[in-house]
Order: sequence, then C-alpha cells, then structure tokens
Amino acid sequence: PAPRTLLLTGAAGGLGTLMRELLPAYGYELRLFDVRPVDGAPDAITADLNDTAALREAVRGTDAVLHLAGISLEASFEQILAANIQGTYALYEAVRQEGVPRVVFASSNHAVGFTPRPPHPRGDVPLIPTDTPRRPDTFYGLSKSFGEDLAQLYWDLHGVETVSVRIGSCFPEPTTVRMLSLWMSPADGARLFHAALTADDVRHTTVYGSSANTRLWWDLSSARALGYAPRDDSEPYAARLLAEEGEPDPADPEHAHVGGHFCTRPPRWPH
Ligand code: NAI
Ligand code: 15L
Repeated sequence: PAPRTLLLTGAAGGLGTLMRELLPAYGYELRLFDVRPVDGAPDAITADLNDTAALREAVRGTDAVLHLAGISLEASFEQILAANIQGTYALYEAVRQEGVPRVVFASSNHAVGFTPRPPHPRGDVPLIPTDTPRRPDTFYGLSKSFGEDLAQLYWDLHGVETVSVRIGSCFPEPTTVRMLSLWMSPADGARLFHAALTADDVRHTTVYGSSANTRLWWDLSSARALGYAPRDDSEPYAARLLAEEGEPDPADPEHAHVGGHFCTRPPRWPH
C-alpha cells in the first residue's frame, strides 16, 4: 500500500515549502520537522536532527521519511559534519529503531560535481550513469556521498529501503544556463518523490532528479524505472538565459564540470 503518513524533514526550506504545497495532492498526510519554525504550520516539530529523542518521536508511526533537512550549500567541515553527516546518521538510527520502512534521501548533483559535463550538442557522448564514480566538489557534496553510503549500509544491514535522489536544481524556474541541464520543476520533483516513495522493492536505489530537459547531462532511466514520468523541459527558458549569459565556454573550469561554480567558488551557507 502507498505510504500515507510522511515525515518531511527540512520542511521550512525552499524545497520543503514547495513539497508541502504539492505532496498532499498525492494523498500524503505530512508531519513537518525543521530546526527552524515552519511558516503557517504551528504543529511542525521544531528540533535539530541531532536531538535524538525528538527525532525518534517524530518518525514514530510514519510510513516513510522524505529527508530534506541539512545544510544545502558549502559550509565549514564542522557545520557539515553536525547537520548533514551526524544529522543523517541520527535520522537512519531513528528510522531503524522505529521500524520505518522507507527513506527518500535528498542527495545532490554535487556528490558527482567533478564529473566532466557532456558537451552540447552531446553527439555520441553518453549521458552520465548513476554508477559513475562519485566525485564530490565540496564538503557539502561529500556529505551527500556519505548519505548515499549510509543508505546502502542501512539496507544491507537493517533492511531499511532508500531512494537516493541526486537532485539537480529544484526551483520554480531555471535561472542560469547550467540549470537548463539540471532543472527539476517542482511538479516533476513531486512526481519523482512520489514514485520513490511508492515503487516496490527499491532496496537502495540511486536516481538523478531532473525534468526531461533537452540539455540533460545524466541518465534518468533508474528514475523512470521507479515509475517517474517527467512532464517538464527547461528548453523554453533557453533562449532568454543564453542571451543573458552567452554560451558557456567548456574550457572555463566553472563550466567544465557538473557542479559548476561549486567546483571553483562554492556558495556558502549563510548561518
Ligand atoms: P534549504 O537550505 O532551503 O532547506 C534546508 C532546511 O533544512 C532548512 O529549513 C534548515 O533549517 C533545515 N536544517 C538544516 N540543518 C538542520 C538540522 N541540523 N536539523 C533540522 N533541520 C535542519 O535547502 P533546499 O533547497 O530546500 O534543499 C533541501 C534538501 O535538498 C537539502 O538537503 C539539499 O542539500 C537538497 N538539495 C536541494 C537542491 C535544490 O535544488 N533545492 C539540489 C540538490 C540537493
Ligand atoms: C544543490 O545541491 C543546492 O542545495 C541547491 O541550492 C543548488 O545550488 C543546486 O545544488 C545546484 O547545483 O544548482
């Protein structure tokens, strides 16, 4: 049966806010968790992932967790360690102890950020497969790589299922030329998370998270195998963004890799 009660960690964030709006239409009852208060949601649980008692109570009785909480940009190793590495470990321990069967983990393109970009047009160059060697571009990307390995461990050792979604860029619209390749429309994001929450027998599956973009760099087949059928394409935004930015120079290190400017001047977490 489809999971009904879903714990959404990171509910106060950008993606959490989008998913709070979109996921109820798929029949989920959301329980919200974030270290910051969630606007307009007085029942949200306000706690840090490392508050193990609060987290264990939050996961208790849920059918699945959509784990979005964490630092979403580069930060000091110590900050990443606490929020993303220890925090995700705390989540998996809570899930194991409470018998929650399924996690959908918000991994990132930055787990493979130093992977060379396929050219555009791509010609015979293959799309990047999900089993490409991980090449994190930041401590942030490294924490996503850790999260994927943790998910594999909790499947192999404890039978907790996970879909790790290497999200490209999930925002209302693509705002850079790079995002033409990585964009996942919020509606496709909800479609993909729903597929990841409901597909049978996922064990630990890694998928890329994008819309069906004309300029896609990576292979969506493992996402499609879960039942994901993206409906959007960033291409209608291409002419305007290319007019603003120009064609990226592949010899420029910023444009040579999937991670883009994370590989050269990573944006910093503000807190
Ligand atoms: P965001 O930074 O807007 O939201 C993250 C939320 O996590 C924040 O509300 C924050 O308060 C919460 N949080 C941080 N540390 C916490 C802790 N220790 N305990 C409890 N809550 C904590 O980020 P966004 O864009 O909403 O991303 C959500 C997730 O998806 C993140 O894990 C991010 O790394 C991942 N992701 C997002 C992408 C995107 O395009 N939006 C792309 C790739 C990955
Ligand atoms: C991410 O992992 C970040 O969380 C998000 O804010 C964007 O920067 C995205 O990657 C991206 O690469 O565009």
